[in-house]
Amino acid sequence: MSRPEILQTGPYPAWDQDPLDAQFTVHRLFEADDRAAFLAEHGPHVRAIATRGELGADAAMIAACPQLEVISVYGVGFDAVDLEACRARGIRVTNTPDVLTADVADLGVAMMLVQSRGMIGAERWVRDGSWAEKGLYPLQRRVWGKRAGILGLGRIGFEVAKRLQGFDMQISYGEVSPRNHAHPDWQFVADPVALAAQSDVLFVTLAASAATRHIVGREVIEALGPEGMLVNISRASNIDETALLDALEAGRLGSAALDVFEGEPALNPRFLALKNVLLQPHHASGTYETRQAMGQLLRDNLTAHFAGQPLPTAVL
Ligand code: 8YV
Repeated sequence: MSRPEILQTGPYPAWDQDPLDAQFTVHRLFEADDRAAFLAEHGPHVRAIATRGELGADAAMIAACPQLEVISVYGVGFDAVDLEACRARGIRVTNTPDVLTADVADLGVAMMLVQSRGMIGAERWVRDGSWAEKGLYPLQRRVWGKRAGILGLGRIGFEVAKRLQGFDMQISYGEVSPRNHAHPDWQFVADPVALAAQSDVLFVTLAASAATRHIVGREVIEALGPEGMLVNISRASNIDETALLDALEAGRLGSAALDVFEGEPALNPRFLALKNVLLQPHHASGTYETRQAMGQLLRDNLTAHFAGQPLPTAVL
């Protein structure tokens, strides 16, 4: 029997690529010089798309694949997949939830600590001889006992909150409605501006959609204030980046720790000129353990689909 043809939008580690190549005829879109010509040539035979959270599959890609049955996302976020186009054609969509939750939460908390305690500058202080030359490193801000806001108490937000409890932080969270799995000590604050106003650190952990676009806008950012810190481990679209840059440059927001950027990896150069930001290369799920589990789940969903079995982690 011939192997199903699939379209791959971005590279995977070898431990995922090899089994994928063994099971399917894989068309690597990311290696094509002319994407449109590549899609026109292979799209008509493609039955599945293997993609990544940030790459997704847009309407044009989906339209180029008239036989498409399933899109398997390597990532929990499926905001870059055109779900309407999929619904209209009965195309299934899967993602990789749960397996990455704890790593993403770990990195968010690490980013807060690194930024509050000025650890990047402190490391430089040691390496460049400033310690010996200039003496003690400038004092930084503590984290324990401070007020944390979690915008989006889903799987990842919940794990962030759990970890912050270990730092004796006071925890509030914003969502559409109170979550019944939340800890009794965690306060529900529906309005993001009110949540920011009562937070020293605001974590953005919302699943991105058209409805959450720029939910963190100028008002939220300024409510967080000149002493506040914004940590984003969700998607750039949740934050109005221009408002964020304006506030960081003017000191109306204290600092930011960001793992995601509009147009990444080509981020706005204004970020690079700022001293009060910690910049990470969209790496919150980037551990061997998690990426192996994500790759396995990506393939399990494809295998289940072509075997006519229930999809392990279906979005649609
Ligand atoms: C990426 C992510 O998928 O889970 C998500 O939604 O954005 C990430 O885990 C990862 O960078 C692999 O492309």
